[in-house]
Amino acid sequence: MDLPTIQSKAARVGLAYRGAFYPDPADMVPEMPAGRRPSTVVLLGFTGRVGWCTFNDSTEARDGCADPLDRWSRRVVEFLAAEVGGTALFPFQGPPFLPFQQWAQRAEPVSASPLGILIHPDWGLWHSYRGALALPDPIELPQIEWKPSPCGTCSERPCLSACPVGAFIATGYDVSRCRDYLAEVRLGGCVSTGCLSRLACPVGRDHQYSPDQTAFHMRSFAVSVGAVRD
Ligand code: B12
Ligand code: SF4
Ligand code: SF4
Repeated sequence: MDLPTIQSKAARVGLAYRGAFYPDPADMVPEMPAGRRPSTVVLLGFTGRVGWCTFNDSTEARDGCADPLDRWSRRVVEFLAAEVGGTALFPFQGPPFLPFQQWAQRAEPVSASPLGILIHPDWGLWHSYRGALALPDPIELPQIEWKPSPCGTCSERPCLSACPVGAFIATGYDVSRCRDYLAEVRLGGCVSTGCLSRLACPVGRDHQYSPDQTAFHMRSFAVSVGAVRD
């Protein structure tokens, strides 16, 4: 199956094409059934608000059970994998987690931001990965248009100063400082506004998440780090 067909099948289930690459052993892509090595990996996810409504209208988003977005991702990416004759891989599979951020940097012009998450020249910090398709055969891929990281020319770095508790320290992201603050403000503070550091970035502002999308992600993040209870 060719890439345009995979892209249109993915779009139909609400997933954006997030680039693709030919893996080598350093990429640590799991083997396919029968010990076969995948030849192509296609990444899928959300860019800005694209796809959010499809998830939000799904059964998983409304059934009140845990991990709705991961369960939705599993269902739609496994469906696609069966259609294209590949294997589904997930960013939430683990630990150990699959190196999706490393793969993303092989697949499209994203680079590490000072916050740890990847920045895209157009989408800014407003994008994520929901799964990948490992394919047994090499398919034709377009030339990647590499672009420099927007962080390289951002001298003010407002993302670093916007955090109310200075969670971005010299050694990286101090998760416990962020978690303690979120636990203290409970459903207020960043849990209701969104991460102030992420919001301070000037790149891709038009693609910032919608209020319900922000609320969903911040709440699940606060639950995952133990700042609030589900
Ligand atoms: C564990 C994890 C976390 C942990 C710890 C992160 C850490 N300190 O390493 C916690 C819970 C803190 C976390 C937080 C968040 N995460 Co997180 N996280 C992951 C997860 C599941 C595994 C990362 C990992 O260990 N990979 C294994 C190593 C071997 O893979 P790697 O690609 O080589 O490693 C890269 C990362 O570790 C990265 N990295 C290094 N330091 C940090 C720090 C942070 C905060 C992050 C996010 C990444 C990061 O750099 C490495 C080289 O590229 C990934 C999904 C995935 N499978 O990648 C999501 C992932 C990285 N997270 C993501 C997001 C969006 C977030 C949050 C914004 C919350 C949210 N869901 O909205 C916050 C960030 C908070 C903030 N204020 O900025 C996205 C990032 C998308 C992007 N644009 O890059 C991912 C890819 C999930 C997804 N489905 O898209 N996360
Ligand atoms: S504010 Fe500047 S340094 Fe921070 S993520 Fe955005 S572009 Fe990069
Ligand atoms: S969520 Fe709030 S406290 Fe946590 S890193 Fe972002 S700005 Fe800082």
